[in-house]
Amino acid sequence: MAHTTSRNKWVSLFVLLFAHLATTILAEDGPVPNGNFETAPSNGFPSEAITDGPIEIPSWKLNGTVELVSSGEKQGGMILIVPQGSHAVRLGNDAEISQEMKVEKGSTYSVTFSAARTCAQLESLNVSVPPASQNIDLQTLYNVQGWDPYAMAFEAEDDNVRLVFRNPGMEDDPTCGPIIDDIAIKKLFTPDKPKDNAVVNGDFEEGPWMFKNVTLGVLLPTNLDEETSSIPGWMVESNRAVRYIDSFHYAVPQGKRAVELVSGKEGIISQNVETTANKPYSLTFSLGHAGDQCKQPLAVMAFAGDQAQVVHYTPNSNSTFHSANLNFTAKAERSRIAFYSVYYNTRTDDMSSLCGPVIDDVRVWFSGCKRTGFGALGLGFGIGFWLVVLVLF
Ligand SMILES: [Ca+2]
Repeated sequence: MAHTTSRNKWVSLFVLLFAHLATTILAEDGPVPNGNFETAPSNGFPSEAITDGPIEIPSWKLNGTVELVSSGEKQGGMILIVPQGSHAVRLGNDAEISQEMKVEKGSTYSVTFSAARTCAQLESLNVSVPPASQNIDLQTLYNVQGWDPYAMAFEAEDDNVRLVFRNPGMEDDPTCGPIIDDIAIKKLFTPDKPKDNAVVNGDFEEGPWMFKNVTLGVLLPTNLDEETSSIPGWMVESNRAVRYIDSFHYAVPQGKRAVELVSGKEGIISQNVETTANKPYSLTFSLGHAGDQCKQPLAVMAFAGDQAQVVHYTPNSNSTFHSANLNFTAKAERSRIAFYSVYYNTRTDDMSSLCGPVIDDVRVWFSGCKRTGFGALGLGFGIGFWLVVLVLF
């Protein structure tokens, strides 16, 4: 027994050493140091501390009225929301927390974090990695639990950057202000464009960090810059967010990730794909149900070039999705494809969490050359090969 204990000690020491090296060398994909605010300050968590000392949060630099809140803590008769674990941080008027991190200059990163609003006011949160900065609107409640994970992307302009969360609000009640938790970072890469598909990241497999134990997906707010997007290649060109979902908690048509259009006509996802003018193309995609008790009917408005079409999701007992297509003739070197949900759907179990149709496996291909012809040719080769095999053996 003693032997095992001493070995465990060495293992923990090594784990600690490597964790330390990892954080000082380069930000790794995953939670940032004390990104869940569960590391106790030297004088203990405020809820357990006897004296009211100045607040300190390990790994973070604070400015203004920053509080560590504990789950179960009440304020004005309302229980404060702590997204995960026992602790989270709340930012008062104009308050901020920040952390320095080492990244790779020129690379694009996505920051995932959970946020909740505390008062029913116009709350927002500013997330920045100077000079990149984005205001995240927390006004819309996307789900009944009162908090949601969000993601924003930035391009590192230096090897050393500062990640800042600031409450830009100036509320009458200084104790109002967003609660933040579960902060993680992920270096993004842009997948190669497949030969027969003009859509980049059309299967949505590359995207922001997702916590395995978080069941709410990740909201992708407005992002008009296709160069720095949490889902490379795509833009969210609307006021409201779309939800990035994973196959651990949702029905996903293809692979492990997809997008659920949760904001009706106000949640638009788009991409400008490379085309050749005056050539015929076909847009195909999977349209599905996320398996999240979303009330049907579900339908998307699909755009491709100058074409637009409503596609209804047809429930089928064998599958959670089906494919759809839309033909168009390109008018230029770039053609816009876009999707939004035709309806404003909510879940049947709580009647208020937002949900909607799922899209995945988006392809745009040149339909002038007979694709089916190639398919038949391939099939012919296949049959020929097996005939040879049969004859030989
Ligand atoms: Ca996928």
